[in-house]
Amino acid sequence: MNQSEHMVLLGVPMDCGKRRRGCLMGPDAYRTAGIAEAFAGLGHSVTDLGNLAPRAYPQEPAGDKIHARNEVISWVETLSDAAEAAMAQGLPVFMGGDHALALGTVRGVANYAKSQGRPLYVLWLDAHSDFHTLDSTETGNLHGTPVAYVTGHAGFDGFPEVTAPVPADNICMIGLRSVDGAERVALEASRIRRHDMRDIDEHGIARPLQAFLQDVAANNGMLHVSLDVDFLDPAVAPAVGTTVPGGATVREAHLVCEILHDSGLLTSLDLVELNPFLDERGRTASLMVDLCASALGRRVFDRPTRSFS
Ligand code: 6HN
Ligand code: MN
Ligand code: MN
Ligand code: MN
Repeated sequence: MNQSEHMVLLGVPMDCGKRRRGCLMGPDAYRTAGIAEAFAGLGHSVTDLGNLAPRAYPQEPAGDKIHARNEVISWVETLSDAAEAAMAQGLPVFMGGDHALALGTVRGVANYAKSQGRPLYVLWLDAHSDFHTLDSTETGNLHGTPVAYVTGHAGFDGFPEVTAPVPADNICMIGLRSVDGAERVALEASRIRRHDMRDIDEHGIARPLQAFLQDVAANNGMLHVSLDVDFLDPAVAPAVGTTVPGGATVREAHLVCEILHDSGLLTSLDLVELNPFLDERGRTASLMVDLCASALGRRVFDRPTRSFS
């Protein structure tokens, strides 16, 4: 199966979801690593919409525990509208930027899915669960909060209302190995599917993914994938500020992307947390682009078509 897609690239130089800087260079690193050429080489058409920018926002209140709250809120509004519009054009790839961008992209994609009368599913590939609320966050860094926001948790005062919350049942996290205490309590009380690295070590990465994709297909869902660089082991992907040892191998990550392609279910993609300032000769950016290529059909040999419904 090799369906041809219209790929819509959006640069999101968002760097305010945490304190360590550098993710603003992410979009240009993906371009330099040849993301558009990789998609085109697979037979897809590509439009690069350039970089987005937040609208004007009020000055941050002094002493706020939440870092860059107003700037993030402004980005969420911009991103949500851009994501919803891009969904109508093709398959958007949000080139971050830090993971706070997912507050906006997932909100917008969820609004679009709702307008189509289809459920949205979210695959979260990350070392972290990013399930803090503004109350529970210890660091005040909003890149640790998108999953709580898009599932409609309370405590996001001042943020745009989540008009199409993603049901916990529709979320699957793979790669977890750094979950804070409050996140763990909240996750255990939720129906979010969660697979830590031990799960993957014991059972492999394909099985939980395939089970999730079966559900997406059975319900005619749309599928948003949020790929955090730190899903990967830092030995192969050093360009991220929140490295956690013991991550996915190059082959595990490719297998996830290859299975995603086979499923034909992917409808939007975040690439987040790449910090080119921390990279080694562009290797992390290049690996991320290679993974994108796998997700959009690059392969060595064809496989018999596999049905996910
Ligand atoms: N990410 N749990 C930590 C925090 O600051 O709340 C780390 C968050 C990491 C965020 O993976 O995008
Ligand atoms: Mn993350
Ligand atoms: Mn992470
Ligand atoms: Mn934390």
